[in-house]
Amino acid sequence: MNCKKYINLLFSGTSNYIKYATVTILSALENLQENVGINVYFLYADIIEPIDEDVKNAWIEQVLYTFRDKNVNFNFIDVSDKMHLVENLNIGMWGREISLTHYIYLLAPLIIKNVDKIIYLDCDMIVNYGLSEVFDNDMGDNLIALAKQHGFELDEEDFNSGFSVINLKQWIKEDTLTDIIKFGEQLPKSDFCDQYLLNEYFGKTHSNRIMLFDKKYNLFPITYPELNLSEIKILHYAGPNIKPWYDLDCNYRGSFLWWQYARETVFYESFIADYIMHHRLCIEDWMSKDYNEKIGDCYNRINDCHNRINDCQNIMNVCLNRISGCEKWLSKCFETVDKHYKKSIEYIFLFRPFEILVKMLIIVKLKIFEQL
Ligand SMILES: [Mn+2]
Repeated sequence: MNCKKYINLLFSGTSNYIKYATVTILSALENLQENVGINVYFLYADIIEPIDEDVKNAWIEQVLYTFRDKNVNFNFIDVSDKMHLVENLNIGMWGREISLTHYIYLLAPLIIKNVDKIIYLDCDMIVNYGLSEVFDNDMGDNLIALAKQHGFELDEEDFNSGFSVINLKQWIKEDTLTDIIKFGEQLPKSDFCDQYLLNEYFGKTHSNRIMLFDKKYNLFPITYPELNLSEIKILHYAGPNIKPWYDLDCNYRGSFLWWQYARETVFYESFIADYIMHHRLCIEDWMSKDYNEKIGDCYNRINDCHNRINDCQNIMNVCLNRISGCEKWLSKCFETVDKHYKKSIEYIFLFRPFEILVKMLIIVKLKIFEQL
């Protein structure tokens, strides 16, 4: 149980995310060299809904049991009493509570005093390589190391906040947290909460204080089919609708890896129960509230088709009008031609009867000769 070396991992969220973090931790551990251990810091604040102390303690006990004979030390820290520090930061479309949970990990320098450096990971990640490689990087006095967004919907020039190495020692020395919070309170609204804050603060005003990781350190596997899964160092299931725990059929590329690790934790049955509950709720949602919405949606689409058909009819009418316009114009042309023709015949008969007579005689003569 005693390793020469330990790396520090930071996770955060509401306490029910402990279950998901367990899967990420297991993936990180199984890819580490044997003599490297992990110190986990899980910071939580149950600000969305209260979670029963007994339930929470049961989760913690199960995590400890999962890793009982592994080189992992756990620190579960309730930071609810520090959440007022971030309450004036940007609130996204998720609403106040969910938005604020995005900032929990930034409180680490206030709480974790005895470590120099820590790797922050989202709870929707699978680590696919030995993390000590990034942990051993000398950060100098850089404040943070980040990877750019790859395969996500946002601008690929932005950083993704799901994975970072935070130079805690430097943050504490410079009181970076106070500075970031002050900076963040002045920012306009964005749904990307902490990620927007990191991009504005580190990407724009402190770009000389960051280190950059290769895209393979934080990648959404579906959008990079050319990369072999084993080449992706951290698989990140970012976004609300593609979580592997909602993908029991493993349709999303790499989901099976998540389930493979999930199966090794004590939460496996709980994940399946959550999956069933989630889909039942989706179906119920569809049957009740969403049903009317969907009918409305169909109605709108039908209306849309009607409008398009109307548009086509209007275009056809315009064409028909043009065609009938052409017809009128053509018949006028014919009339004019007719008139001129008649006129020219009349003219010939009226004014040049002798010539006509001679021509007719010639034709008759020729015909007679033909007969002979
Ligand atoms: Mn994420």
